[in-house]
Amino acid sequence: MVHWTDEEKQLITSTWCKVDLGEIGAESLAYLLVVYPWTQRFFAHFGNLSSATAICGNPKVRAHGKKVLTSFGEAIKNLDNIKKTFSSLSELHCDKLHVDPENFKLLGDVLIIVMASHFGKDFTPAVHAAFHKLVRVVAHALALRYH
Ligand code: HNI
Repeated sequence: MVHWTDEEKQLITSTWCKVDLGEIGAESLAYLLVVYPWTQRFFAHFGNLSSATAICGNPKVRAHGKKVLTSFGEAIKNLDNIKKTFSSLSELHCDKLHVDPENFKLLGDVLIIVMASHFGKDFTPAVHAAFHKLVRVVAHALALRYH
């Protein structure tokens, strides 16, 4: 089981409460779709994804980004129980959506890039390290159903 230090927990929760889920979620998902265009395949039913501008302005992308970040928030509320918290989402992504788990890591990486650009100097190496660990744990939990 993953162990979280008190400092990691504190850094994660105190940073997360300053995250605008709608804004950071929308930007992160748009970033994923633009930088890793093969991920667009899963969202063909979201309408216009024909350019970076279209993707960033697409209301379905924005709404879904918020949904995904809200779900990260659930992981943060349940840091010691992430696998269980994500078991049905893992089933959904693996059995129904067939998302290659490598993409979960990519989404975690873009979330960190987007957070770093929003928080600037407040995104210290310690905060970065704690979130890096979190996104890896979330990616792992989402991929469990494949194992
Ligand atoms: Ni993901 C639906 C959470 C990564 C493709 N995804 C969801 C939902 C949540 C969610 C929550 C909504 C479930 C529901 O409606 O019951 N997704 C997460 C999280 C990650 C993630 C926490 C973190 C790594 N999803 C990804 C990635 C892809 C992805 C990397 C594809 C590249 N997800 C989807 C698709 C759906 C989805 C596709 C269904 C969207 C729809 O509404 O049709």
